[in-house]
Amino acid sequence: MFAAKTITIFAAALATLYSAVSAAPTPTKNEVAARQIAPAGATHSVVVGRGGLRFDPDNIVAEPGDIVEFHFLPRNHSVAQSNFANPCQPIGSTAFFSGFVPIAYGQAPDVFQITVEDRNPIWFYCSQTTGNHCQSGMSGVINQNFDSNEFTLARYRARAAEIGGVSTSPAAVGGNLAARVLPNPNPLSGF
Ligand SMILES: *[C@@H]1O[C@H](CO)[C@@H](O)[C@H](O)[C@H]1NC(C)=O
Ligand SMILES: [Cu+2]
Repeated sequence: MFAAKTITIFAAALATLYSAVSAAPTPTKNEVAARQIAPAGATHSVVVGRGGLRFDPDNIVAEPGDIVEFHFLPRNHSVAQSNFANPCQPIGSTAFFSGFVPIAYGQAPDVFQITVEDRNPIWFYCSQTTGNHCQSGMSGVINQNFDSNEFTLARYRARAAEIGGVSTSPAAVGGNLAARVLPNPNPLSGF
């Protein structure tokens, strides 16, 4: 009798303990708000004009919220947004654009940043027409679809060369993806 009662009490205590452990805590208002704040994204540096008419790196994988920051080397490059279908041409009237960044040596005093919003591919090119940089292969992509053999950076470049003609620059500096020009955080770093 005594033993059975003890077991019953023990089982009840266990049940209480179990429900206390397994029940999901009810979030307070502050906890809910905190979870909705996106974590600070990583910054991916891209060097414009390192190793000739190219972006280095030119194929970037970035998470939504990440920043892609372009650093400019000599002599006179830009970053402009296109799509896959029309290489070396701006994607509509809101294409992002750094403007031309002429510099004789070292790194330009300003950088150009965009913020990645989702995992869709973002295509970009240098719109310098003197020397046809884009037609010569100066282009890059963020979040290329690696499941596709068609929408590759290699094919973008091949099509840019094949279509030829002259690049167009977007009308204004700034544009999509919160594009902005900022002081170079580390202009003396040796790229
Ligand atoms: C840089 O290139 C742009 C576009 O071709 C041109 O308008 C500008 O004059 C160039 N700047 C310098 C300093 O060469
Ligand atoms: Cu260029």
